[in-house]
Amino acid sequence: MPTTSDIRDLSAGAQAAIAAAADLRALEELRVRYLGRKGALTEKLKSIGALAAEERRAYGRQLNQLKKEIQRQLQNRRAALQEDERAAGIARDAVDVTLPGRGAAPGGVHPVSRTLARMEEIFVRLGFAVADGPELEDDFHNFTALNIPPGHPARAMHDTFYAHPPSCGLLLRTHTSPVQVRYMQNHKPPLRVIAPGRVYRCDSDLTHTPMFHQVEGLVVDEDTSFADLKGVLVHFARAFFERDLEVRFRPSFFPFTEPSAEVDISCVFCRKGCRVCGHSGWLEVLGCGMVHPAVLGHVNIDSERFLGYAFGMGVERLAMLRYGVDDLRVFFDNDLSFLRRFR
Ligand code: 2NM
Repeated sequence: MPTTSDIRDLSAGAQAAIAAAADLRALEELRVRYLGRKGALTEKLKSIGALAAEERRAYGRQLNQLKKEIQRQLQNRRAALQEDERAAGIARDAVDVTLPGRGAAPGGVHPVSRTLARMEEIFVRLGFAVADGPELEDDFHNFTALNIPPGHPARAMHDTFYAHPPSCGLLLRTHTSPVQVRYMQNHKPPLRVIAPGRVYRCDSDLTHTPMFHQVEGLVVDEDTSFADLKGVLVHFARAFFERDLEVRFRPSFFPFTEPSAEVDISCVFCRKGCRVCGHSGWLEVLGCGMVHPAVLGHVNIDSERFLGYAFGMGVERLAMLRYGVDDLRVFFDNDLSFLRRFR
């Protein structure tokens, strides 16, 4: 026969177990153990039917009280565990808004692009238009119109990449002069234009890459001269290097200009001889000349009435001199530690 001390033991056991339940699953197991269909308390409630009426009432009241008490404890513990779980979840997902940011890792403009922009700016201020054209060219615009007819030895100098099949007649432009040719075909003189862009030559060693950049310039007018050409190039050289350097013109040869000259600037690294200028004090930076009358003839410009001057320079070469870089290949390596210097 059940006793009051049985109930006290059951109560104490349940209370301790509920308080010790580590999580909601353990708590649910306890609910089943005490209040489930075969639970300890349920079994006791079933057994009271066998008691005498007197005892049944007193004992039944105590058991029902205990049942309510266990239900209340389960309810409280469940609420506490749910709150613990919620708090743990928040702690687990917490974002520390006081941590420093990771940074946006901004990119930068490539030194070749910066040099191109700088060159364009100088010529635009002098009144030059900026033109572009196809990199895949035909033989006429890249060679023939420039007074380099088929079989001319100057074609060999250009190390041309030809497109396949050869019968398509297309090639990667070896200079940006074809842009000037197209410009002359589509505009009436007077004209002042530069053609910046990529050019391609089948050549690759320490000082040559198969793709590089050029800026070529062209002026066609009724009364322009080699003196104008000199004035423009001296101004360009001094503006580009931001110093009052010397410029000298040496006679040279290009099929598309006559007379032609190579232009040197006084060395930007030394006063009288260093390794960069080969101990001469001079750096070769560009080629130029008066446009050959045959070139004007190919684009139907009257060479009796108009004359022109033209020049061409390598962008990587100027970028190397301006940034003090002694290896052409750094512009194409995509080495971030080098490129980061230009952010
Ligand atoms: C150079 C040197 C000399 C040049 C000539 C022309 C054109 F299309 F007008 F004939 N454009 N660029 C030229 C002249 C380019 O580069 C070293």
